[in-house]
Amino acid sequence: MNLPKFLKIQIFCIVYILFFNFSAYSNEVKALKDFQDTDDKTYKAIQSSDYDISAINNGDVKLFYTDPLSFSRPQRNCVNDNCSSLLGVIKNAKKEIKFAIYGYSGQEKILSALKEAKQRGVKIYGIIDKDIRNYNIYKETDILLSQIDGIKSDYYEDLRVYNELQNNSNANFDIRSAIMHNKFFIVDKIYVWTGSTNITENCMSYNANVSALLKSKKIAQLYEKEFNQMYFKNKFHNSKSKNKIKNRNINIGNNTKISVFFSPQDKPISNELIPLINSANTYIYTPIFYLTHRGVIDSLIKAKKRGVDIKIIIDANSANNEYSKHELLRKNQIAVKTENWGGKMHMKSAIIDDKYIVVASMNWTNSAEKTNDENTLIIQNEQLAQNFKTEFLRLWQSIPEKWLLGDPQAESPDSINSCFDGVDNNHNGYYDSEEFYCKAVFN
Ligand SMILES: [Ca+2]
Ligand SMILES: [Ca+2]
Repeated sequence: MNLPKFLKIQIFCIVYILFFNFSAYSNEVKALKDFQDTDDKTYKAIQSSDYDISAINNGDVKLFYTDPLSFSRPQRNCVNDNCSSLLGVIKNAKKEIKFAIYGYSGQEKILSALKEAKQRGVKIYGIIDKDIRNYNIYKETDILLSQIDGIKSDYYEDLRVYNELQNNSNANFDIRSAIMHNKFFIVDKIYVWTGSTNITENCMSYNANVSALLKSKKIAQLYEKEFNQMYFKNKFHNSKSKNKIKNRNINIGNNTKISVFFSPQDKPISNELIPLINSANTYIYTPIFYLTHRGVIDSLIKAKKRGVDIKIIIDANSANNEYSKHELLRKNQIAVKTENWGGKMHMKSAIIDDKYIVVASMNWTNSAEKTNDENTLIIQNEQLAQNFKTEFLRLWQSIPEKWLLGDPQAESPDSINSCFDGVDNNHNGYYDSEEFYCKAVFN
């Protein structure tokens, strides 16, 4: 075709633009399709086989993780050993299950296993959190309450404290400030399953979490004392009495020592965590949801000054909270990465010197230390510490270097999958395409 040169160039440009626009569009469609396919494929690949509880011997401690990089949205099925280990102990229960959990959401397999246990004659006692309006944070907790009877909460205690404060003309009471924040199960007075994992689809499959499953009558006994005063005596928060434990370092066998602490009565941050940080020689690696406790911050800065290698992964939402103290750590040359996943960094842990690990429900905050019902394990076992270190460093590597200096917005293109995961990652009431920070992705 004999066209003028300028027209040829114009046609070429139009074709070029059309082609690339289409190709960009089809790449986007493909990416979205891959994203859905990946979930489907992963989903199909998951063996729903239960964790083999019979492989756990007396004195054993196993750690289970939820990997925030496995799925592009929360899964309601039981998709990893963190969930199936709990499912395993429930299915294996012969006489009794006692659990204290923050709430329940989207874990039908766990719920069915509890119902089946009840049907075969296992006694079930449960505790959940309620605020002074008698609400639980997860709306599906009502499903648990309607299907398993005899579940109690801290509602009456919270109301009592609230009324007391009102009478003292002290209206400064946050309705959500006293929480029953445990996530533990005691089965047949010998197994304890505990840690940072809530019984929700987010915590079980999407948020970084760690749980410990241990087989020890001594440890189970300590948890049971704590459970019983909440369940049978209706004592929660600051009305609980201190469990007198003579020997805090319980040798449970297999080269493992464990100490157990309950909040608020044991004050584990001041009495245990800070001294542990102060004793560190080589490294402190910390994956943490909330870190606002001033005493912990000071002890971390001191550790850094004496040459301890410190790495901290903090949750993006909590980093964007005005009370977060991570910038102060950064100013003191401590390496803090803010995670950029869709899920949260929900662990509340520390790995110290290939020697100690902390597995807990307790965030490093004042309310976790002073008000909430929480439990904390300090485990001494070299192998477990090394394994946890490997898991921590894998997560550390997954976060780009730039998030050593700034904080990704939890629901935005900064945080992988967060604009497509069906989760209100930054808790502002807006999901995915509705979310202001995700608008650029959808326009
Ligand atoms: Ca989202
Ligand atoms: Ca949102």
